[in-house]
Amino acid sequence: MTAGAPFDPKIECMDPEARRELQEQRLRDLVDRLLGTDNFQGRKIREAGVTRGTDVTLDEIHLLPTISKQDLWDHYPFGLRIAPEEEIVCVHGSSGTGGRPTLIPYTANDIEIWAEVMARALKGAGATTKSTIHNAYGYGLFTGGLGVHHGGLKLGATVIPMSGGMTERQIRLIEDLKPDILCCTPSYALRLADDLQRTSIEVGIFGAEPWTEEMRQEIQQRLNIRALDIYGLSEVIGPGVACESLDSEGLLNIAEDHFYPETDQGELIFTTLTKTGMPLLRYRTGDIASLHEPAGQRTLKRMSKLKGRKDDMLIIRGVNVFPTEIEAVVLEHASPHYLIVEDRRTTTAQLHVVVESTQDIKAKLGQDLKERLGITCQVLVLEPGKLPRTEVGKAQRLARWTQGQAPIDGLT
Ligand code: DLL
Repeated sequence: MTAGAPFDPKIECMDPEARRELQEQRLRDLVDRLLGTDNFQGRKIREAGVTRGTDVTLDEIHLLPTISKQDLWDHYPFGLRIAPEEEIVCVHGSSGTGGRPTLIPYTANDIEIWAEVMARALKGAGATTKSTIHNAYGYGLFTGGLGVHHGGLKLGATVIPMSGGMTERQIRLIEDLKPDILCCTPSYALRLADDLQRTSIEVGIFGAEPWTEEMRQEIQQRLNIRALDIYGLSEVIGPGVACESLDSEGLLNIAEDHFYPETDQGELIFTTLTKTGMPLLRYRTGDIASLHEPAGQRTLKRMSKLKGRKDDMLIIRGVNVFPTEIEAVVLEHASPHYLIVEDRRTTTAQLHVVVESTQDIKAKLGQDLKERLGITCQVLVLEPGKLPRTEVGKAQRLARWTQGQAPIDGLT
């Protein structure tokens, strides 16, 4: 069997025409299900003139209304649920930007879909029934831990449910249990690399936060593994919406039989074709990426690594800057522990880039940043170990400074 083979070849390698028919049928069924409620989404599509599922086609999906995070907040906690309460088996979500939680109710059907797409992700990364998966994504409301867990069980591998934090204990178990697969955030993989030498780990499945190709190289070298990207969001299902496989050439295979993708000015939009708890029609993710045609054994559309988030884009003196562009330059000079500070204490915004190095890289890094971004950044070089590390949850790489004390000592 080829490494990174499909988990479900019938679906993952399906004839694209046949898949499109399946998607359209599922879309129509979803529209009927939404119209069958007096829920916000049902009302919106009725207002758009849709009276039944057969009124809509995939070709014209872009004419249907979209739904956003704001709508989820407006109907917090479960106003967008369409399944009866007794069919809900669990709730996940994220604390989200701005501290407002988003909660997603799942039915048993939704958990089954999630397990399946995660089993595809794991198998595509080379995991087998003999694999041991060290799962250091957080268990809880956050979807990372339990998403990998469900997928690992579905695949029939052995899951070590470590969750995040307690790094010493993680290192110990990696040495003792010899996992071949590591699942965690890319920043935590680097934290582990600080204390791990050669290990049994062959492949890492990293996501939940932005990371660049440069970061991938760094992780691959330091841990001597293949590092694959996995993407997802709780609103849509959790991890497993799209994931790289060993052979997907740096692009992420989208589970498009369940999550129909579109882009609008670079922003990813997903329709959950099969979910029953809280399905979403044309959910605006805020994430920026591009869609690509299939290649290789799978016939699924693919997406690029995330380029950033719509709300992450910094506008500094009229220039648009994505934090991932800064990361790419930083990694050419310094370690991946860095902090970007958006300084808005005065009307002329400034960017500070704080890095760790033992060398005098200030001038060269400043010059390269200027070349790549087109703006001057203030560079602060600290001794290694001075920037805070993230042990649990997502790395915080961007701080806003509007008044008072600097977010990190040494900035002026
Ligand atoms: O982060 C789900 C997940 C868990 C994905 C584990 C991958 C691995 P949320 O907490 O709802 O869900 O956050 C979703 O995180 O809209 C993106 O902005 C960001 N994100 C997720 N995966 C990636 C990735 C999970 N591979 C939000 N690269 C999404 C960059 C990512 N950003």
